[in-house]
Amino acid sequence: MKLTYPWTTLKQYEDILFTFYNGIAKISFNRVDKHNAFRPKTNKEILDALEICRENQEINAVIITGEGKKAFCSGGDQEVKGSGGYIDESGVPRLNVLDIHKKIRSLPKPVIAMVNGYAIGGGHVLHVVCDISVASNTAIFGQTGPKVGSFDAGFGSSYLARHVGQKKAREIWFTCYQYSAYEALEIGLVNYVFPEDYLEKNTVEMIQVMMQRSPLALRMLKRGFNAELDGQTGIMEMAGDATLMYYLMEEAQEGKNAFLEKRPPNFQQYPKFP
Ligand code: 2NE
Repeated sequence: MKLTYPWTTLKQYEDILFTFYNGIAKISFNRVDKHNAFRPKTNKEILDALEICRENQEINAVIITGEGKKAFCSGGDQEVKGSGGYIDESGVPRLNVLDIHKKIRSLPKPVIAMVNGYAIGGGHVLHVVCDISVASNTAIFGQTGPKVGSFDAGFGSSYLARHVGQKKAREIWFTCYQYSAYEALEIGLVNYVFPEDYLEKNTVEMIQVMMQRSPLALRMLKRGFNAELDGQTGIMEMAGDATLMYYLMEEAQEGKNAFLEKRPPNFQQYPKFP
């Protein structure tokens, strides 16, 4: 029997569930009849939920998963794929899943992919961009892009290669093979494999350990891990947090106070660390 927790709804959506338990937000794809394939509306809802995760002080970490037993996410909904992208309600072609990739990397809190079945195509890329991936023993991983007329040459390939190495990443994309949870574990694609019924329990327990650590330390570590791959954008995110920390110091307050009090600032009173 699947062990779960008393999650409460944070906000109602059509394509996803957005729930909360004990400091953790859970975003679940909820298009079970399509193996949790996403359409532009799904991605819009996830972007909205992730913004709430960023703003809400009670949320320490985020789980991304899929409803049902079959799939985490099977990528873009092929039924709405048109010319130029996935067609939204107003007829505009979009690839707004890429905005989710950016938002997951930018979110200053840990994001954990809890893979409970197929993580395929764009669904596979989604777990790749999360900070940590845990899988049930029934999970299956793989890309399908070159089989169905698509590819992700962004984080979906470059960040994948950071996890599993260049040769394996190229194999994953060029062949579109599918990999079991244990194969994924062996090649460094996931952090842990848990029995299906214990997936949520063990994931939450792992997050509870992270929640005992310093949130600011985790935030800075995430920035550092990202900066190396993200270039100027990564440095900007890290620099933004360095500024945040500077603003928390008396030395920064002295500059502002001196300006408001119309006096020269006295920065000499602060230590110059070696
Ligand atoms: C996931 C997989 C391998 C599972 O196979 P199976 O045999 O277990 O299930 P089945 O029967 O294929 O799927 C169950 C139902 O879900 C729908 C199917 O059409 C089927 O519907 P019914 O026939 O029961 O009505 N379904 C599954 N995936 C869907 C999808 N992506 N879109 C719409 N309906 C879907 C097998 O289902 C599979 O291979 N699925 C397709 C995976 C795929 O190719 N995804 C798109 C990759 S491209 C992408 O995601 C992407 C990108 O590369 C770059 C940027 C953005 C997106």
